[in-house]
Amino acid sequence: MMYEYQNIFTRVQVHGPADLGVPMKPGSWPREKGTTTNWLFGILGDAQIGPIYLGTLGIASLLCGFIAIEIIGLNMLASVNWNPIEFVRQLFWLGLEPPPAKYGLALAPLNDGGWWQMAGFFLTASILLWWLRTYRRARALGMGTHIAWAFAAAIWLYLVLGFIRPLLLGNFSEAVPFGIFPHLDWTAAFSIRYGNLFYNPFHMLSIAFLYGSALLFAMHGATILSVSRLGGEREIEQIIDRGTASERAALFWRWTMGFNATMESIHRWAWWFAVLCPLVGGIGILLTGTVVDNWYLWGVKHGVAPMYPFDMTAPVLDPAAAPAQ
Ligand code: 07D
Ligand code: 07D
Repeated sequence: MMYEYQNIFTRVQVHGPADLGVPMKPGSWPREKGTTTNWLFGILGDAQIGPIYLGTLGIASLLCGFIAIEIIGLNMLASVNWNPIEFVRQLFWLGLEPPPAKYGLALAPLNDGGWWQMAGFFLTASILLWWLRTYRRARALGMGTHIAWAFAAAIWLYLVLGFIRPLLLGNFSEAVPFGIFPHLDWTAAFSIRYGNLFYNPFHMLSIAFLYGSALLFAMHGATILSVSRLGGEREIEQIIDRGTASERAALFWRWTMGFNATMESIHRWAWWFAVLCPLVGGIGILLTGTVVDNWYLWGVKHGVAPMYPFDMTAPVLDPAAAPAQ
């Protein structure tokens, strides 16, 4: 039936013997054998769970991540007098703040930013160890390291926000607090403090790559699903056979916009758009407060923004007395 193929999830699950993967090079941990299958996972992706490769880096990363979340969570719990109900009720509003400005880059007392520094250290260690894991596991499988470098772009923005920029400004108080809403408040305050981030051209670029990533993802996902009734997702056959689903998909885009990506280039487009979003974003944040103090005034200077008429001597108009529109 045709409608069977208008899908957003996988309807057919075919199970074979567990796939343990290619043989491993020396130096890797012996692979765990434990695998199982799960029908719900099968709807979203591969039904096979495992084998999971933990390894030294994986364990070290999880341990550091656990310590970071423990420090953040216990500080949040302490801030509501160790009351578990208030902890759950106020969770989104709770936070762990970086040290106040007076400590500069020094180690702060634990209850005055020191816990933030310690949590930041362990979170960063955890993220960097996980990065190494993505690099090493890709190498062990003879893959390229594209995933690791895409992840590195996100880590770049994270490091700029919480470490590199505070380092350049000589103050950890510049960094982002831990917490769901506190980190949003920080983001809004940052924009206002530096004269409206909208006028930062790197913020503009970052947004273009963010929106562009969503558009490309939608176009690619929709294209492949729309030819899945012709086997369009089976990449090998699609590359070597003529008259395939992928040829039709390519022609669709030539028909509608005169140009099409290829089976390979669409993934390069996706990679670059995703990577450039936090990469240019990090540049924009790094320039803020170091090179540029006020993005609105920067915009005025460079002809991006109009100078609003600031006339402090003009009489304040009473809106109620203004003529009706
Ligand atoms: C869907 C992959 C899964 C990841 C998820 C996030 C944590 C945090 C920790 C309570 C797309 C896991 C969340 C581990 C729990 C504690 C201490 C990825 C997917 C589901 N933000 N931000 C969110 C982070 C910054 C901003 C949500 C992290 C900057 C705005 C989540 C970082 C600025 C909005 C979150 C980080 C900023 C959010 C959903 C690090 C500028 C939202 C994220 C490490 C870039 C949105 C309540 C998501 C929201 C949101 C996590 C940094 C702005 C809590 C880990 C400082 C404006 N951010 N963020 O789905 O709903 O990502 O907030 O740098 O509106 Mg943020
Ligand atoms: C945060 C990279 C770090 C994440 C890592 C992952 C874990 C574990 C756990 C999976 C997201 C860590 C993982 C801890 C996960 C599990 C279980 C990537 C991160 C390493 N903005 N804005 C951006 C828009 C405004 C502001 C980027 C739009 C206002 C600040 C993005 C609008 C003000 C910053 C963007 C808008 C403001 C940004 C983020 C609209 C607030 C940044 C890109 C329509 C009043 C950041 C240059 C990204 C940046 C950033 C979008 C408005 C402030 C494109 C659409 C004017 C301070 N904004 N923004 O990839 O790079 O983030 O700016 O209004 O720092 Mg903005």
